[in-house]
Amino acid sequence: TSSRPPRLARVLNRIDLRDGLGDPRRLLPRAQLDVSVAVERIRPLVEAVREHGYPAIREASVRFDGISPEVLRVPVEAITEAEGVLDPAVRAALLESIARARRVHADQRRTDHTTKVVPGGTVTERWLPVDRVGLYVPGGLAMYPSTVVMNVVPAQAAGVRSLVVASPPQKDNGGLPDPRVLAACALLGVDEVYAVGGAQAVAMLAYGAAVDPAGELRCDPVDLITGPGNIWVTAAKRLLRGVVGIDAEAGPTEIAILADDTADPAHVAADLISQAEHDPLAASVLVTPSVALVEAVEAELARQVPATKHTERVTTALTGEQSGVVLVDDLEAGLRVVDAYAAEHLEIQTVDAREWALRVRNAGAIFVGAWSPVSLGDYCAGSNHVLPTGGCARHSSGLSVQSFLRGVHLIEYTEAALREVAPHVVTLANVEDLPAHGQAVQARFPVGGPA
Ligand code: HSO
Ligand code: ZN
Repeated sequence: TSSRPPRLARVLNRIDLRDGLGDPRRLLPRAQLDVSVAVERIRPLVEAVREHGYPAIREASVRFDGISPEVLRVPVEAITEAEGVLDPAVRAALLESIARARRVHADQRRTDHTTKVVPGGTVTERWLPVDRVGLYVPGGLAMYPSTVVMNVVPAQAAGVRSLVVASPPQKDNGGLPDPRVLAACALLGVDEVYAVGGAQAVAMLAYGAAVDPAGELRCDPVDLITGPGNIWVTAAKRLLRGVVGIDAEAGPTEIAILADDTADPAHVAADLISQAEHDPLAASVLVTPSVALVEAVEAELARQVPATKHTERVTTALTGEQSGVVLVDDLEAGLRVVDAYAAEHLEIQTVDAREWALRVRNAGAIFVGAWSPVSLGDYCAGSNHVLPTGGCARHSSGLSVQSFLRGVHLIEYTEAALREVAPHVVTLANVEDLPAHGQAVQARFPVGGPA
């Protein structure tokens, strides 16, 4: 009849897998940034910073950021002052975020252990923190004091001795980095901060450079660089990997939600919108066997998207080919879809959510049940929000204390223990046609035939 309500326009693409999954990996396209083109573009700049240091960094800062302080190191007083003028509510929230993250990350610390392989033969694994770490903190649109927390807390928990932050100079802060970034540094006890951004910051951190005209102040090279950044930062990190350690490349953020008809559609819609807010290329994916839920979520999106602050960005992300609804026969099939997708963030909003969550193999972080939204994890759960994107959850983990540690083996054998295994060493050396390897043992004592 004509009294039916008008059909709401659909926001999300719909992928119907109720007739079988096929290869679910291919269903949801992921945004690909062409970093290799950017690498070629920034190569000369990185070379210039390596060769000339300070003047090259300054020139690039003025050119790309439109401003640069003469002394690139941020005065400690400016960091303290930024904390002083921080809104008290923001300060309290950051302190809560830091305290919770510290509790979780303290528990991640690995202990050294010794394995007695044979009598007289041991291998000890020692976990040593990286000495000096550079954290890149973006400026401008993506200004995240929470990301300072998520990078600094695990580094400090690992025992990193020297931690420096580089962040672009801001015109509206007199050429200093964003005051909220500086305040987060102050709250975390980081006092070595540089007002340098972009590829030039990554090059400065990797090679080290003078940071004032007289060359009296220096930024010493770091051993590892972590932290998000735009395509130029990512390109510089890719170019300098090897010169310096680099964390994972962070792509656009992703949320997948596995839900059944017990999920609250208003919550599901709000959570899909929350991560779409980051980036027009962000991916929001709902996987469900419930057509009723899909219709209800669409109705909620129609209501919530126009009311949200960044409507345009959110709409672009939600309607993009990287986002959508995947309809499946049942939660078993849904589980296979989310595993194939390997989302950065996965929410489980189903009956027995924890049981389903424990069966998931691939996800950066899993948010279990109705009361654990991704935005809780972004800020105040205690978990880390630097997570693998683009399907990298299949092989990588998020940032943790482990990211800042190196495992070093100590090998200690007695003469008797070496004698006992020596024939095998000699045999393997010979089979690889590396007889000098065997000689290194035989120089110590004659080695007979195989034991
Ligand atoms: N969801 C982002 C992290 C973030 N959210 C920072 C808000 N601020 C990537 O996990
Ligand atoms: Zn977020």
